[in-house]
Amino acid sequence: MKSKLFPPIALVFWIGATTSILTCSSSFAAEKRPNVLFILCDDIRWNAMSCAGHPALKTPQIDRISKEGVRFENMFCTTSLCSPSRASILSGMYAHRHGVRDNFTELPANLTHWPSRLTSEGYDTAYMGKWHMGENNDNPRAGFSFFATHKGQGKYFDTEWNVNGEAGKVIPGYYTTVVTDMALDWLKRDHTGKPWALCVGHKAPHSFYTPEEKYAHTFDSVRVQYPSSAFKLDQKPAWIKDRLYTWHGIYGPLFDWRKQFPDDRPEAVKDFENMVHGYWGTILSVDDSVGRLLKHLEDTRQLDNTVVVFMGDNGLLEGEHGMVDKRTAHEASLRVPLLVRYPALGKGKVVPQQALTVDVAPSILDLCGAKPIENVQGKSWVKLLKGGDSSWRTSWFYEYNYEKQFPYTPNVRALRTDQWKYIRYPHGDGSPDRHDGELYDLKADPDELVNLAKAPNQASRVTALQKELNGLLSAAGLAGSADKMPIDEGIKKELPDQKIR
Ligand SMILES: [Ca+2]
Repeated sequence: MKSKLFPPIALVFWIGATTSILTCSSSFAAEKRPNVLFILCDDIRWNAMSCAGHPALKTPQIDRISKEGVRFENMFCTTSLCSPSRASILSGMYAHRHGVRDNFTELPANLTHWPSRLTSEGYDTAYMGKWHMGENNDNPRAGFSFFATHKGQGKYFDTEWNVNGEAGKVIPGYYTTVVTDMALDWLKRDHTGKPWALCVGHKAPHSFYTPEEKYAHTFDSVRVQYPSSAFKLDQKPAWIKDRLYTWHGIYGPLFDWRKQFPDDRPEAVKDFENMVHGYWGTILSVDDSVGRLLKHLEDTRQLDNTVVVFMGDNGLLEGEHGMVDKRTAHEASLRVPLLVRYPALGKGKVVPQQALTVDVAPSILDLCGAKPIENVQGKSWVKLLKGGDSSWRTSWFYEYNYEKQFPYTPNVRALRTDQWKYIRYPHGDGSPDRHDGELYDLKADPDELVNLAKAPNQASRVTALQKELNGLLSAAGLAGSADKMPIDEGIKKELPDQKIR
């Protein structure tokens, strides 16, 4: 009996399988445009997650995205400042091109960004959380079908929201939890058969760091020191020493974690430790949030058809070179995490190539089969991930413009190659540079301890890197005086205005 029955059953299975494969492949493009879950953390360091080797922070949910997806280990922002970088992530353009060059400028309403492109191509799109392009505007922005944000930075507790045009809504509770609840509510809506794209903009872990009560003491037993680079400033340009005692230096007020300042006594490192503990604590709540969102996608069988992106908007200095905050072209300020989970891109892969914030928009649109944005300066990494891309960049430039409101960082133009970093500090009016430059061999000196800019045996390298930097600036339309920036008025001790801290 068995030998008579076996062939017909096998044939039935084979025919069935073939039919379903044919059905899937013929309708794949039309039916299966992926959803997008885009999680943007504010000021998260590239290594502030256990999948990047952090010794104290345990982030199992964030790690899951990496384990089941792709982690970019050399991912950078092109301007290390909230608003310009957020605009770059959305538009695929540098700050000089999209026009958001400081923290007080609106994203131009007529600028196409990746969510607005997806909206126009039939996606249901939502943004909820910190937007922070236009300090005092919490109104819904163009290009989304649902939009919820607040003015400025928002608060860790009891933020006043504008939910889809309904302003003045104080939602009690911890920001990270509130924005996650809001995201889950929106995900559970009827998207009328459309693919969806949801952007969750976390406030965390931005200063002033206030963890949830349950995480307020998680790191009490972990000792934190100033990094060794904070004490190796002799070869560095003088402005870096000047910064030590300012709002953005390790001897300054540390976002209220130090009450008496400046304080350069060794024992005052305890204030720094408390600040770092607070910062880490806020990330544990983000990890919980990621877990809730992933679980929802899994429970509703949407996970494998969703491009899950987890990233930061800019890096953060945690004492490196005696600095806190960001803006400079040093590694901790430039580097951001980028994790992407989407089965077609691979599983457990670590990407060594240099990727940039401006690559995010072209990549997401590529994955969704949407029309690219014109004038983007980034490049989709989909080809790179799927089979390699021999034309991938080996160098790029960084730009930051001096801010009168935060006079602790000069104008910066820098070049980063796979091995070298060269940093210049233009005066702003075309006259010779305001400060000495910096040159680092990132392979031999990843912590940027030894500034080689004035080393006699590196003179020809400096010339070559300067030429390469000028070439990249020219290609971006920034040759000579076309590269507009304010006059660098120097590093100042004054504290920033209370309203914009
Ligand atoms: Ca930020």
